[in-house]
Amino acid sequence: MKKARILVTRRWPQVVESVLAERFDAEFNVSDRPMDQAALADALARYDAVLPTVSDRLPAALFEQDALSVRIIGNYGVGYNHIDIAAASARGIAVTNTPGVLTDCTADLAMTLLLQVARRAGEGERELRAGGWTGWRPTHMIGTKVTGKTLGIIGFGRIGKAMARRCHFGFDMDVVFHNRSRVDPAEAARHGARQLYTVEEVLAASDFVSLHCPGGGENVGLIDARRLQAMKPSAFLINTARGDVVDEAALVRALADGRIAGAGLDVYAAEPQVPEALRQMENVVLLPHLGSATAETRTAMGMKVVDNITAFFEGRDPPDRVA
Ligand code: 8YV
Repeated sequence: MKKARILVTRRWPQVVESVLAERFDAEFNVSDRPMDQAALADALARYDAVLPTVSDRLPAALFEQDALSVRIIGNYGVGYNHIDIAAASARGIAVTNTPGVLTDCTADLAMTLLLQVARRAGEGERELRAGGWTGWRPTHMIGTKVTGKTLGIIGFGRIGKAMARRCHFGFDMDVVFHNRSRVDPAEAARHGARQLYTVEEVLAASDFVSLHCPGGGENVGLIDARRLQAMKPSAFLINTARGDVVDEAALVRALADGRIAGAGLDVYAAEPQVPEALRQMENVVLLPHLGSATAETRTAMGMKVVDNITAFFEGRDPPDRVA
């Protein structure tokens, strides 16, 4: 049987690329640079499957061209707000993602940001590396205690729950959350958390707010100036979800005015651009979208895509179909 023609838009872990090359007529974007809209449009018209990442934008316009050959888009990642799912579905194109395998590592990274920003770890390391450490003193680089504080989670999916468990069972924190749908209180308690009705209630109660909802759609600008104002002035915002969930300009203003204490960010509205103002702030920890960046997780994500497109081309329903 003729092998399906697939395009992989970035370099993936070698072990996964080998499996793809064996099973499919696979082409890899060897330059490993983000593909522009013209190249992606061309790919949708030439391959049976395109395997994009968060660095590839697939808006409706790309699915509106006449001659589409693509039958499945196997997204390398759990978030898929960079793909216009409705437009893909309208053309009968399947879309899959990689849920489950990056839960722990993304929650670990949210925890890293939380600890780092509270304990001023980035700031301390910068000072030491720059040769500015003059020795121990009782008032040097005083941070915020994490243990026993209140964590507010926005979005109680897999990653939100994993974050709740880390904070409640590991750091004795009181964990509250907002979720669009009601979560059974017993299920919430299993993860060491309890649900509050509104986003505002969560923001007002929390010493740390960690975002774990999807990006795009109605979540764009969810954390805006008004909601930043609802946070305690001593509270920190952690974002490992999507940059567009936060109004970045409003966040810069809130930080500059001391309306919140700091932020730990792994995602940005227009990656890889990061507002210069944020880069200048000592009370902000900035990471370059590393949520899932471990060898184990990146390989597992790739193998999930392999499973999804293999199922599809064998005529079975892909296990992680989102459209
Ligand atoms: C991925 C992520 O690395 O899976 C996601 O949604 O945000 C990241 O952890 C990225 O999306 C790869 O495409």
